[in-house]
Amino acid sequence: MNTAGEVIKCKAAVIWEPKKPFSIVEIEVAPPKAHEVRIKILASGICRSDDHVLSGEIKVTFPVILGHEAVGVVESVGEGVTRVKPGDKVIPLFIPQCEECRPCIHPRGNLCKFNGLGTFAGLMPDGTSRFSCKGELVHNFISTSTFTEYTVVHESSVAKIDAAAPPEKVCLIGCGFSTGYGAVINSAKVEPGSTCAIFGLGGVGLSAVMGCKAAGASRIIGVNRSKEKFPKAKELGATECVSPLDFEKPINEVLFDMTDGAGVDYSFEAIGHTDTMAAALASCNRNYGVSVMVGFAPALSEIAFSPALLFTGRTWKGSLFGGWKSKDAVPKLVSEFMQKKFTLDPLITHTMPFEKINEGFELLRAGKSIRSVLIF
Ligand code: CND
Ligand code: ZN
Repeated sequence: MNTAGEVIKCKAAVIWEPKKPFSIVEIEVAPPKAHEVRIKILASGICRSDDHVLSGEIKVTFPVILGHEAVGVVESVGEGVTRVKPGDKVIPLFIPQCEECRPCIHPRGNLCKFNGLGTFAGLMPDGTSRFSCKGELVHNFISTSTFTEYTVVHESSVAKIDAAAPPEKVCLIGCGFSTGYGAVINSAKVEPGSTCAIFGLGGVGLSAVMGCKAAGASRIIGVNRSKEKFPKAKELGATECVSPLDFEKPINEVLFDMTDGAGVDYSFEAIGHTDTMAAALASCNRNYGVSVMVGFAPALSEIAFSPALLFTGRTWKGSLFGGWKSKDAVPKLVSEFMQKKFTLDPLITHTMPFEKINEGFELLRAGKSIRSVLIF
């Protein structure tokens, strides 16, 4: 059935207020306007960032449709869209790439000015929404919204991928894998022989472990509170794993002890807590150590730290979507996956029908899953 130009009625998981479960309801999805693309979602992973909205740590405007790690098929396109056409397999991009703004043009930039991360306004670039439920406007989430059978994104927020790529796997390239792996390869530029520590061994942290291994790091130390993630971290390349709960002294001192007083060359925080961000910084070498903040800290949180931590030469930086220029990198990462240059299977612990979305989030909160993938 050709639905181009029509309003589509479909199922979506809507959040009406924080700390409440998803309700699967019928929504209306308006046709794409100029330079927009309507996508039928095939598979969507569950990332901790979505849960940060539910917990109230990321502040957005409600009601909202979350989800930002997905694969879909283009259903129709608005006027002027040239890069994708109906039937193309695509990954929505939570950081767009308009190719014209300063960060898009800058060789080291990737935070396109059309990103929705600063304001979380949840609207299309023209200030309106394509989603509604019983006449009420429903917001989008960071230019994507993938916990719905159909979504609409701006053409700068979509990348065409290999038609043969398995949606239930390569959806992780839309966030978790690319974020962790790229933090190591692009943002830190880890060299062979380095010693690295990764704080947080969820989907993002384990992808950073994979990045460290690919970069030739000789020691890869996983730091996670619960030990359940240690076997998987070791399978993916961690040489040692430690839990802060096993020590009386702060974990940064433990890491200094483990490295003969040198500290690690590179540390990565993939949890989203200010105390672990500060601990990750303090864990790296006083002089040439580099610490990369990957986790999302709660809205309005602040970190107090001694200037001496940086004065001696350390570098502290953040990394969004692994520093990749999204539209350029995503198709290439999918091709590399298809060429078996890396695997995603160990990160996917659960797949389930979209309707079981609340169960998927329960597994994440209980620390039982790495990535759950919802199938539509
Ligand atoms: P997930 O919850 O799966 O992993 C976090 C891990 O940290 C779990 O294994 C926990 O057991 C562990 N943990 C929790 N508290 C502590 C602690 N105090 N000390 C040690 N370990 C602890 O999350 P995820 O991997 O999906 O995401 C990780 C973070 O990355 C999260 O904050 C998410 O919002 C963020 C993120 C950032 C970006 C980006 O572009 N920078 C993109 N996606 C997600
Ligand atoms: Zn994410």
